[in-house]
Amino acid sequence: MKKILIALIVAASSALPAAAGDIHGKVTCKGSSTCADTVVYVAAIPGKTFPAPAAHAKMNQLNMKFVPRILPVLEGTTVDFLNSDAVLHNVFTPDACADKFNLGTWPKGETKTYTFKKECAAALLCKVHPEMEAYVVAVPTPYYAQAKADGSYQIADVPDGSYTLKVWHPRLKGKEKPVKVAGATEADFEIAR
Ligand SMILES: [Cu+2]
Repeated sequence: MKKILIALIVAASSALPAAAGDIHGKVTCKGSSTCADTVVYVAAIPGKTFPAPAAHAKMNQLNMKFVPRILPVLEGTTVDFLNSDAVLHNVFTPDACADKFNLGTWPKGETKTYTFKKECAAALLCKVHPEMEAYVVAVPTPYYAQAKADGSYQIADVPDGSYTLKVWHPRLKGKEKPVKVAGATEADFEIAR
């Protein structure tokens, strides 16, 4: 009888969709007028790996700027670097976690690609225009969000469980934080130089 009951409970619970909730909160950025460069992400989901997305992410070079300035992606994502300017840029990164790639120069309307194979906050620079700067932030899970200027952020549909939540900013640093997701969960950060 007990065995039948357990079997019934297991069958019933596996038929239910896994519970999930959002992680939201506010990042306080000390020493910066905006928090818009901040990325918050779940460091790992135990026992789960995430296949590289088929869709490419896009980093444009437009009017002598990288657009967007911050591009968070899942590890394994290929980024298309489009040149929309009539001038030649020369995109490179000094960061070893992105192989210190140097994409060279290419004409307007064309694209070069790079695949971010591992966790990496890669600075993008241009050898021709030193004022150009952007970041591709490759993270290990699809549960990430870029904060708004006021520091608020929201990561949707995180499976229930206990995780480490990390915060990244190009100049400010903050401590990672344990979170227990059970429905909607709040986590605030303070980051500073
Ligand atoms: Cu340039």
